[in-house]
Amino acid sequence: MQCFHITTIVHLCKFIMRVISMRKKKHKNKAQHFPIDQLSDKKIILTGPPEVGKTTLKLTFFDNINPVKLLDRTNPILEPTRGAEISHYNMFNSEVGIFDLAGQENSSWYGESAKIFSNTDILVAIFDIKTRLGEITDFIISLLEIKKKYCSEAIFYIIIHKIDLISRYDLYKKIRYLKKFLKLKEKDQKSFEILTTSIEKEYFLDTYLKIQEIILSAVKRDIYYIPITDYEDLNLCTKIILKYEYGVNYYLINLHNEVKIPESRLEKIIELLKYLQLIKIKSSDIGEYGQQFRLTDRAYFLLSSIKKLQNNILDKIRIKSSSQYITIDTKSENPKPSELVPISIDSPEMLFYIFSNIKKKYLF
Ligand SMILES: Nc1nc2c(ncn2[C@@H]2O[C@H](COP(=O)(O)OP(=O)(O)O)[C@@H](O)[C@H]2O)c(=O)[nH]1
Ligand SMILES: [Mg+2]
Repeated sequence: MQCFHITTIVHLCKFIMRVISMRKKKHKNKAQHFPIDQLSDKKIILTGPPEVGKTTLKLTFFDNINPVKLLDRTNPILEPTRGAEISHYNMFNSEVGIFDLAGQENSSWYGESAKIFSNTDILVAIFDIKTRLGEITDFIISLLEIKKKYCSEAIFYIIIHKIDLISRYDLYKKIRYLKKFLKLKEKDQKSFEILTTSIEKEYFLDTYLKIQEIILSAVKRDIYYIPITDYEDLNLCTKIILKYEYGVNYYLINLHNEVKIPESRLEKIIELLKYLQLIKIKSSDIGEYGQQFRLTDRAYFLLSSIKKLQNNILDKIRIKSSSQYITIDTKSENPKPSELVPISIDSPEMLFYIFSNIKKKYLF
């Protein structure tokens, strides 16, 4: 009897899981057939051979998925992309559609389905650093043909990904050859840009900043100043991830005691840190004050590079480092929210500002 119950429950669970996954799949297919050009202001296409890391880059930086999980070859969470997987995001005032084109279907994208490239604003060709140079150049030749025909005005980025897999010297040699080749092929050197990326820890921040560059070119924004209240919140986020140690659980109540800011503002900052996937909250059964938080793998990946970056900036402008302490240095007691402050393009605050302004749109 008990055995019967267990089997029934197992079947029931399997059935529910199947229904959920069917609903998810339905979701995806519907999104694929949606008339994207009527929906989004901007269209970004990710294209390249299979397995080079197109989907990984999208999931890491636009969907905030944990990079450690995406890199884990023993437990792959990625299935090969099929067709064109389209995701929609609100970025500042623009609606952006990102088309992740399955590499396995390149013969179709570069043949009978080439229309998918029409009205593209940003074209991103992604290659793995291990991709043969000949394959990269052949691919770029086909893509330049398509670009001329369907989206001649598009901004063109070439990403050489997984640079963690080779030495810096080999990377330098490969990029030099590639640049030489492109110089022969395209007289106008300004018509493309080569970016080298990896989601491994030591390259993570640098890659984040390069993706930020693509986003800013998509939304056509130059951001030099942001509201002071935003800056202070983002600066506090930076200080929090620099202050606490990775792998340790901390009580939220201690954070509250240390930051000495009103509870409502701290709540906003915690929401921001959670949204950016920089902290994880562990709930407790002894109420709100027993709640703990810890830094995520993403925060850990960013930590060391942010420290380096901050040291550089701080050296330059000769400001005494305050990153050890969680203090807020406001110029005036009560800054007006409309007051604007300058923000450096490669500061963590800028990064958090840009990426907290990307919201995934669920269409159905
Ligand atoms: N070493 C390394 N592997 C990566 C990196 N990014 C992605 N990968 C791996 O590359 C494989 C293919 O990634 P995927 O995003 O599915 O490639 P796609 O077919 O181009 O979409 C996965 O096993 C990822 O873990 C990276 O920066 N470094
Ligand atoms: Mg893919």
